[in-house]
Amino acid sequence: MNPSYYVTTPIYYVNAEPHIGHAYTYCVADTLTRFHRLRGCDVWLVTGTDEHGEKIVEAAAARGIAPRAFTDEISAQFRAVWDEVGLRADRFVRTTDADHARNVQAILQRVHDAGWIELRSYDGLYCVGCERFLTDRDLENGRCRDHERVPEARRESNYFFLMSRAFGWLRDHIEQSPGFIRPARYRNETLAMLRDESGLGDLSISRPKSRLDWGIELPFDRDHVCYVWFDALISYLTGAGYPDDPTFPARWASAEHLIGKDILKPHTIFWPIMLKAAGLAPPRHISVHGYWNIEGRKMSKSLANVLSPLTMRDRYGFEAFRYAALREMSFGLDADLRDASLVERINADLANNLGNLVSRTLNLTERFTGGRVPAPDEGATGEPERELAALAAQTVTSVETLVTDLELHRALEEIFRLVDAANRLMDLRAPWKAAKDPAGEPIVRTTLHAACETLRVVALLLAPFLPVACAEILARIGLPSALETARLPGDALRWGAVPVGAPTRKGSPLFPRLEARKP
Ligand code: ME8
Repeated sequence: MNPSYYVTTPIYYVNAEPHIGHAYTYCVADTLTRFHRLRGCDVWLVTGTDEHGEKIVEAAAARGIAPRAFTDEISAQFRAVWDEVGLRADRFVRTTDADHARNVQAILQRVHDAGWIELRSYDGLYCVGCERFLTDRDLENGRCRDHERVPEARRESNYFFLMSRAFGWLRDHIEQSPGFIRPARYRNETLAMLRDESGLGDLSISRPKSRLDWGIELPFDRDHVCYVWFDALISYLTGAGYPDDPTFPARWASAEHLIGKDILKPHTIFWPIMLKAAGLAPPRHISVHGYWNIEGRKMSKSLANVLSPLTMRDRYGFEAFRYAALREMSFGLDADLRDASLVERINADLANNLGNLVSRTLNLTERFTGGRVPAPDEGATGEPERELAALAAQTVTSVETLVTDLELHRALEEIFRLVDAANRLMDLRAPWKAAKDPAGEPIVRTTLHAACETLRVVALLLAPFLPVACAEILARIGLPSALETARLPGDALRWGAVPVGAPTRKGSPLFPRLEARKP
């Protein structure tokens, strides 16, 4: 049986339209899925929408429609946008799906029966933006730090999940599993939260129906609905086919949750303890990225600078945008999205470096080797060709490690170093000059063979990041269905595997040059 790889994005709130922050996490998930599929894994990607809770009721009311109609509309909009930019999941979980509601109730019952839930009366300050009661440290000048709104004083009876009992267990688990929360800064942040428990405590997991009825009923008290985070996290089980799908155990054992840093606490503290209480293992990885700012400012509705994935598609081409976003953000750190930097990145790497290698290689094969991948000549193979082959092998190995460790920007940097090296070999051997002299024919063949071979290796390594363009590059060197059967790292390590004699095709530029915006 192939190893499993199960990856999730957060399920997004339907109170806002899809934006580039949501799209970034999805692009990372899609890239990892494609990478692991090429490595022979059975992959499963899940995304979805988070549809319950007060925040959604407020947003529906603002539009003057019922929550059900509102969530149907926005959830469909998320799906439509992902479809339009070519991001596809194996399961799209809506928290209003019937199988999900069943899972939430089953888990609640199980956790309740195991003695992890208690009814308490609660007096505190509630922030609807956060969908939780705040602690002192969440407040600044009487307002919620994240939402800048004044929380409401509330007193109500709530069911509490007795999370604090397992803080010691969680600390041990994190300490013993270095890759569980990554990068390390978020592991350290979680350990710091656990060291200073004053910001934590038990978790209120119910809302009285008298106040909020848009949610999943508690199976042991029908007058309450489930707290939106307790409901939402369980979508990761629903997405993996819990409880009955025979592939669930293997998927779950390989689970990787990709999230932004804003939702660290529910994922690294609530969720592992919820799973423990339900008798399930924690996910394998919780992988956390930073935040995108837009031209130096926080992305927010009030600044009217929220960027839609469709705007990115229209401006750069979605695949070029995806590349630039993955290349510009160091996974784990915040990054600034600037039009000028994206244009520069796309032009330098895609239009010039890669685009140039593709177009001159294929132009020259058309002119000088009869539109076919030429055979190399042993006598004309010198040190520079051997160095290129060695660099290719080294690149394959380091990309494998870097992607596994989520250093996507560095993996891309390495791949483009290889593209650069192939361009330099072309400049050095200048096959267009060698072709003027019949004695130069072996140089022409050898150089163009090395260039085609580099394109093959580069396309295999880059395919998880730039799937459409790489399929096209492979097709142009006579390997139209290579991605369906290719295996990494093996096929990329097989220097010389490009099919000699296969027809090559020039085609149009893969990535047109973009114009910078006028200031
Ligand atoms: O929190 N930069 O949903 P949400 C990068 N429903 N990524 C960003 C971003 C930015 N500026 N803004 C948002 C929720 N994101 C819950 C999740 S999961 C069980 C429930 C991305 O719609 C990033 O992945 O607010 C972040 O974690 C997520 O969107 C928050 O999406």
